[in-house]
Amino acid sequence: MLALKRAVCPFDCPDTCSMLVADDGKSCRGDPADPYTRGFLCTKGRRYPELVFSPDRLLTPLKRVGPKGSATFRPVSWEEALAEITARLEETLATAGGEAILPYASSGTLGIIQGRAGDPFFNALGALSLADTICSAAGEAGWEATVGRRLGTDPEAVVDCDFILIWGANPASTRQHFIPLLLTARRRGAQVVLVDPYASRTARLADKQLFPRPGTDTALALGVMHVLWREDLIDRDYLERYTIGFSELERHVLPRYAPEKVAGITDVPAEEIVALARAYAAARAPFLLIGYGLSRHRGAGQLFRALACLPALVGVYGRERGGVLFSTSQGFPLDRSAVHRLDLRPGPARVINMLELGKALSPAAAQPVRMLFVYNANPAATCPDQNAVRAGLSRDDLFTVVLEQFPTETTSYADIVLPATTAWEHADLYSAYGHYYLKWAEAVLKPRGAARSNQEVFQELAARLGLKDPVFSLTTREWAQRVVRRGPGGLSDDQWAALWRGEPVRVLPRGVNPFAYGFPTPSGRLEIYSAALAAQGLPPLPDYQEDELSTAADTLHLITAHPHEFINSSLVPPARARGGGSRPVLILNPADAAARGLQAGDMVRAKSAQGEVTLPLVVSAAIRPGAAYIQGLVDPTSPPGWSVNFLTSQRLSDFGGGSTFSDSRIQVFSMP
Ligand SMILES: Nc1nc2c(c(=O)[nH]1)N[C@H]1C(S)=C(S)[C@@H](COP(=O)(O)OP(=O)(O)OC[C@H]3O[C@@H](n4cnc5c(=O)[nH]c(N)nc54)[C@H](O)[C@@H]3O)O[C@H]1N2
Ligand SMILES: Nc1nc2c(c(=O)[nH]1)N[C@H]1C(S)=C(S)[C@@H](COP(=O)(O)OP(=O)(O)OC[C@H]3O[C@@H](n4cnc5c(=O)[nH]c(N)nc54)[C@H](O)[C@@H]3O)O[C@H]1N2
Ligand code: SF4
Ligand SMILES: [Mo]
Repeated sequence: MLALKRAVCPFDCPDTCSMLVADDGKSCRGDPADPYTRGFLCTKGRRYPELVFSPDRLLTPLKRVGPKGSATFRPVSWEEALAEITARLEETLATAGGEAILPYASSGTLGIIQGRAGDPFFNALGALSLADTICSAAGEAGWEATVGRRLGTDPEAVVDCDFILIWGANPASTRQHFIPLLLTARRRGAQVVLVDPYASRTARLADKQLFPRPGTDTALALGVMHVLWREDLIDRDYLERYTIGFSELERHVLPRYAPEKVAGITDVPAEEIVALARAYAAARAPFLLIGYGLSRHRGAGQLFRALACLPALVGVYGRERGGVLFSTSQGFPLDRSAVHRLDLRPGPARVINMLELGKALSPAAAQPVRMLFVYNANPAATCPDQNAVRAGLSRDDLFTVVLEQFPTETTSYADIVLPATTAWEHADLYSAYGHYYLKWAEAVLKPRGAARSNQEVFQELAARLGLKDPVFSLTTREWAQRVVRRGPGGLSDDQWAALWRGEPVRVLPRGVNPFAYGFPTPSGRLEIYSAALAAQGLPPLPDYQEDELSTAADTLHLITAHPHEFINSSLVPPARARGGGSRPVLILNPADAAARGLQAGDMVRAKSAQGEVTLPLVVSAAIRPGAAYIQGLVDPTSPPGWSVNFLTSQRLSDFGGGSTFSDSRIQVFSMP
């Protein structure tokens, strides 16, 4: 490599790695100056040049010429494309108002500016507001109701921990920089326990795994807490000083979760529950890693409340070593209102839960959406209930614009496709959800073809619609500088200078426990009892509720998990261009395959109440009986079309408006 430029991996991944990119963009490596990612990129980040220079990149605007869904387009100029979009926006605003316009942005890039560059524009138009729920809204709501904000123990602290409990996460695929830290702890003697109905890649690093029935983890967590309480292993002094509601929990909830009873719910043997509780309590420095995958269940709000309470019972939050990590995403000194600019709205927003895109686009909707603007997202692959989503996208009276880097399941349905820049072709600011480093990256390459950044596209549209707020003429750096807080509670002058030089800036000093002085809740304590939830008519104490769907006969509980080689559906198009990657397979336990007369290697039909897909069968004891497991959302070996989300539903979680991606019931048949 000749000259190297600093960049940041933009993928939706907790690690947000610092990269060094060759002048010509044809190669990259990890930046050794990044204290967390330490010069290592996973294969997905290392393949970024392949994405940038892929022959499949969209390099010019396109206009639809065939039926929706057929992906038939002719190239048009930016002028023609933007003039048509402007005319449609003006007409829709005049005839149906802003609430007929739905912007849909998700997690194509984690960059803070490009990721939500359309917010000021759509807010100024009074458009519908999209609730960002697809990833982990239930988990976030449960965590926030208990701990206050999404802060977690610094992952670097795991090296000093002696017991690592990984609950519903697969860091060996999804959080790879956690692994060397975990291995260091293990070399120093730490024991690693995994709780997952499937033996993922992470299982190879665990000393022990518990395989609960999917969706029963709240009962399991309460069972562990029951043992801690019954055996007097709890830290009453800590509970008294730093939490509220333990007395209610020990009166009304814990007595109902004896391990023998919990074993009946979870199918985890009572002695394993007792052993886990004792090992957790005996550890000097236990670390609990909570996965995002766990959030995709009906009862996930309560589950994250229970998991957030567990460490409090033994006082881990107050210890110098040990900890708990779900997310660090709210641990950054950022003023996100400067990104979203809700102040530009002409009135209150009507909110659409993005998981209910199918309902929102239905012609039967009370207030039908007439214009859909998608960027940073591939909802025709990643949203639940694809039959509903694609029926909506196929409506002839819906005008859809998709701003994208690649042809995707979603662009197939667009009226206008606009070519977007990659992260190396635009500047952006990056926080993270798996560590505490804030990063700024300048563009390192000129945009390929006619690609434009999200910010440029919305600035151009704002100008055409006569929107005058200064945000519509800021450079990316000027905008980012309005978002990062400086001075007390924000960055020091030295940190500020380092950030804009492109150096990773640590926003939580090393060794500092974010919970040492209490919790950012209304009471300042960890809220085992949540008055805020009670006020909403929700159970104020963490508790398990049997899912009414869970008992149906001959059905299997489907878990859909994230692919090792891809990020959701990102990176799939360039992989297709070079011949694919791993195709999603259905994994069934040998007992469940035998009961259905199915053989490994068969093509099978999986069917839910929402829809069906066909895919190859793998038979393996890695998945527990009664459950079915599919890793990967789309098929990289075939043209855009197949999505696991034909099987999933628009049903929402107990609270927080979260997904139920891992909470479907399916039947499985052999192909005729
Ligand atoms: N390689 C790669 N990395 C990624 C991503 C990717 O697509 N690919 N996506 C990124 C994104 S957007 C996210 S949100 C995170 C997700 O990161 P993770 O949460 O680590 O990943 P998932 O695969 O969604 O789920 C993790 C595990 O949860 C388990 N699980 C599902 N249901 C249950 C249950 O009821 N109980 C228990 N105990 N376990 C359960 C699954 O079997 C799976 O092994 O990863 C990020 N990183
Ligand atoms: N069944 C099931 N479904 C799931 C999940 C699951 O576990 N199971 N996981 C869910 C989760 S956790 C998540 S986070 C979502 C993710 O769902 P999405 O947010 O839809 O994520 P991706 O599939 O990665 O698609 C992102 C798209 O953005 C494009 N893109 C990237 N960068 C840019 C940019 O700078 N500008 C523009 N305009 N476009 C860009 C990429 O090319 C890509 O096509 O999927 C959810 N869907
Ligand atoms: S995908 Fe995640 S681990 Fe891989 S290079 Fe990007 S940020 Fe790093
Ligand atoms: Mo996610």
